[in-house]
Amino acid sequence: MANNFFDNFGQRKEIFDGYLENYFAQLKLPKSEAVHDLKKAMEYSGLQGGKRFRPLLCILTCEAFAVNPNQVLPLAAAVEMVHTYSLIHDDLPCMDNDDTRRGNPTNHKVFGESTALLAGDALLAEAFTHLAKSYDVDPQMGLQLVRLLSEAAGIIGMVGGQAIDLRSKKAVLRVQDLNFMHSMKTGALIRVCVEGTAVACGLPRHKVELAREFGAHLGMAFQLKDDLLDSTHEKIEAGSFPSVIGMDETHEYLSDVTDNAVEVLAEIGIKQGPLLDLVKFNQSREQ
Ligand code: GRG
Repeated sequence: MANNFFDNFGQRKEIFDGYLENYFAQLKLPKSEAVHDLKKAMEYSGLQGGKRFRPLLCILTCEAFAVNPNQVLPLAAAVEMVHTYSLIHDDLPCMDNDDTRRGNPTNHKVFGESTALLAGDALLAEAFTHLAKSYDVDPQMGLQLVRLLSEAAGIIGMVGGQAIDLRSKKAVLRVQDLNFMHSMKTGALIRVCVEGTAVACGLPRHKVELAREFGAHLGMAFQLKDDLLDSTHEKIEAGSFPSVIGMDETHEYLSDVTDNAVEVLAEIGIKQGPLLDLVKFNQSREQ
């Protein structure tokens, strides 16, 4: 398998990127220079594009359930908007104070701190506007998706996980502390891609629950791989899994968690295809 993340999954990234570009192009805004400048800041991070792991996960899950991927593009876009907001805010001086992201200057370095803060806020709100509008033909489905994504993004999900991370004392972390924190900080948003897609595809409740379980394993596998990419045997990142259990053990842990994800996927009835490839590819990705 090619190691450029996108090469393995065909045109799906282009389809998603086109969808998001169109979303920004269609956004109806009041005649205000300030508002249009804010939109530029939203687009700067939203369209700069990372791996698009979460949208790809939504699309591949949808395909695995034999549903047209158009059904899940609004959810994929909403999750990516939440992800983008979290990166903009995470880079701010009051958080990680980073100058670059994805090889480019961070949002606040280009647009200033207050505009970057507002761009993140606006992306978060737009995520829910877009969900509500896109699924309004089935209000019950729309409401469930709004609830799932808001929980995954909020105090019992990503933001709560970030709060735990900020308080954590890196020197005394245990593996269960890292599991707990990452299941919220990174895991919840990845989990909701799968669980939300199951809901958007109209799957029965027991399959939605299995999808949630699969998504939780995959979220942890994603974080473990991220930690492995950030460390080498010579230089291990503080507060990462390798710093707590060691590099080799983190590889083993990743392998176990990946096996768990594959097992749950098989329970859902998915034993081959691009979604399974994505789960396996995570172990060898280089970005
Ligand atoms: C709301 C301030 C705030 C923070 C929330 C998720 C998060 C907490 C902060 C983002 C920073 C970070 C490094 C989180 C760990 C999760 C993670 C691995 C993010 C990077 O995701 P990728 O690799 O990024 O999918 P790309 O650039 O590919 O989109």
